[in-house]
Amino acid sequence: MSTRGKKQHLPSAKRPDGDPRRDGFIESGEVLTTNQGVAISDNQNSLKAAPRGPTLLEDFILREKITHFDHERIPERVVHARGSAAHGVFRPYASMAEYTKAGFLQDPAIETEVFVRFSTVAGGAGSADTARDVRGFAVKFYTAEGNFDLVGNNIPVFFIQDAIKFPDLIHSVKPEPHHGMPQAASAHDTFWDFASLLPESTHMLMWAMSDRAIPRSYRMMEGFGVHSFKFVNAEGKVHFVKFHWKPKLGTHSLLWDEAQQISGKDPDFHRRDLWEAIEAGAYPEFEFGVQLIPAADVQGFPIDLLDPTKLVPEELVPVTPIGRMVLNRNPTNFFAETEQVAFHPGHLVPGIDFTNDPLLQGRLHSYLDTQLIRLGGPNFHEIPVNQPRGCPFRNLQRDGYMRQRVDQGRVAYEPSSLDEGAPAQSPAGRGGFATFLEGVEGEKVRARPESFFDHYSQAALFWRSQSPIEKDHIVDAFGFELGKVQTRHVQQRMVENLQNVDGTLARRVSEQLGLNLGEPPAVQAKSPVETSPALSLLHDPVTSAASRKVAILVADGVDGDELALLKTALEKAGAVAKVVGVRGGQIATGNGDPIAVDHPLPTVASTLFDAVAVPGGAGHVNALRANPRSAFFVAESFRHLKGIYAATGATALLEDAGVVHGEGTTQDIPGVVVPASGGTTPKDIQAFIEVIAKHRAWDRLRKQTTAASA
Ligand code: HDE
Repeated sequence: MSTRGKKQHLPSAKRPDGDPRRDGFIESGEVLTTNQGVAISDNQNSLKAAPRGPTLLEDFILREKITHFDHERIPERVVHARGSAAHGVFRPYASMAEYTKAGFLQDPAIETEVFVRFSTVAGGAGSADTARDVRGFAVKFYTAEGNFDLVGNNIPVFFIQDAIKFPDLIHSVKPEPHHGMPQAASAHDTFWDFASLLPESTHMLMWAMSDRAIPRSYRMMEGFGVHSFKFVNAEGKVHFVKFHWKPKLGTHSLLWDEAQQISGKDPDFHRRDLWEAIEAGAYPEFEFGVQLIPAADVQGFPIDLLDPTKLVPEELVPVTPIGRMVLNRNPTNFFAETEQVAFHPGHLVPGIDFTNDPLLQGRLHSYLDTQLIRLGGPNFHEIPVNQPRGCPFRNLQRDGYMRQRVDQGRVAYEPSSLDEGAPAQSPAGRGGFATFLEGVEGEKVRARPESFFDHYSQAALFWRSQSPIEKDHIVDAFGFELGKVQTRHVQQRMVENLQNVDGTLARRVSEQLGLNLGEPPAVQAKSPVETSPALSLLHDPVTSAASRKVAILVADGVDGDELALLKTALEKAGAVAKVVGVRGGQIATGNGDPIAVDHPLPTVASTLFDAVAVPGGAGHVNALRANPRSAFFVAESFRHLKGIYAATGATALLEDAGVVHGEGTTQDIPGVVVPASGGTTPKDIQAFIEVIAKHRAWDRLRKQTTAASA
């Protein structure tokens, strides 16, 4: 704001009026100024007619400050309002020249800067991160040929097939207009009323009720372009392409109970996770992949590639990895970057083109239109985060609100003979975006192709491809969401709709809701593959302890050696070990050495960690046992199938938590690691790290279920 202010050192810390309280102020060496650059000599008091008198209208400093404040908020995004972002880089593995002429995909030596914004869809800007919702996954590539925005989601299909239904969809999921509830939730009557009347939403609903809609982290979810796009190479050859992002850390989710608790314990859970990982140098990585279908094969392809409620199973067309994105820098200023970034699926570069997916076509209008209102006019491309980088930029667009650029000369039109340097269109054959030539013929109609009316074959494929645990979660999610619906006929209609997906699914949901169902309909459309293992999160999970958060519970008297051993080994495995103390400040080990506490126990919860460890030390274990929060922490971790480590001397806490019942019962509980005898050894910690790497001890659930049903 003031470089000029830098030079203006205040001679004394004393206030001009001699107020002694000023002595405690920090003098930074920089002087505050107004927006006009006038130095401010008092930023504590407004101008008054005497200390007890009225404030004077003349106070231009006060009025400028308050007026700016009054206008600090811009309209939030109508959808995807809640988001978090990061800067990074992308590099292709090899040249993709065979398929596309897009410059940023030609050469592995070319690194392209990116800005990525992850988001939820339904909630407002201040809503909790862990709502059950689709996640936005929007990437801006600052390529040397201009910006390419891939504005995708973490689910590969969408609720609707035609853009004309989007306002209805969003109105149904947003808080109900009469009372403004519920925030960031689809579990209410209007959403399910709409969804149950729109069979095309069924496939997406299956995904939204699955664990995909409650990711553990933005760093651990897939991304999809959803629509089919086109790759066009230099010879004009076309492939239809589906875009994929695969996270290096694998795809992992929260449990629904956890997600709901985190909404209160840390509404910024995903934002914090992304920020902290990048600050710690654990840069999130995603592999960019494509499914390619030659244009000539599209006609006879068993799936309609223009239908955004359909995916292409990876077993039918494998995903070819083509590059890697690393997110390596946090935004400097949330508003300037994360809030003001403007994505648009219409920001394309030569070599990539649209298809006639009617949802995609409708989006092409919406994003430019929304930025005009949201960012206050047509010059939002001048905001630094939106500016193209590393490519020539010049055009004849002029003026408008908040124009920053000072355009030169008298020529703002083309063609012109008055300014030889004025920009002209790119000559044929010298690059430039050229829409792929495609014949279009037909009557103007408001209609959909016949194939769009298959609403269930892929919803059923998704269901069939899930593991038993994931199926349970889907049933419970439908049970929860529809259980919140108060209109009985809406519940009934939705569950009858699910009968078209799978009879067992519908029956199990109906049992939770206390509904009676008739026989399921017999006819079901066939999918070209019977199951698609790639659709299951638990099919072939990536296991890694990297960046997993482990709480080490400590009180005075903790065994310092054991604590150090645990911390070092966990950190060596890439995990984040945090000392959670019964109080803040410092804890003394058994030897009297001070240990810094990262989090006092009352400020955190087990739901904010992936695992918990309790070192030994008699005094410390007794102190933990005396604090009911400790046993609760362990019990909740256990219930959420998290890894638990307890040193030999700490197993009494496991008993308090109800994890074990008596000596000797600890060894065969999945995910619970207790040394066989004596002190903690590196082997024990290794066993604990392996548990953490698996994300959750699902076997514990099976064991509990078997025990309960025995
Ligand atoms: Fe969006 N969507 N959308 N959407 N969308 C917006 O643009 C819209 C759709 C997606 O982090 C808005 O700048 C329509 C599908 C993401 O800034 C708005 C239709 C997919 C983001 C808009 C769709 C998306 C948005 C709101 C149906 C996945 C956040 C603010 C025709 C492929 C980008 C804004 C960010 C944002 C409209 C459907 C993804 C209003 C009309 C399908 C990730 O323009």
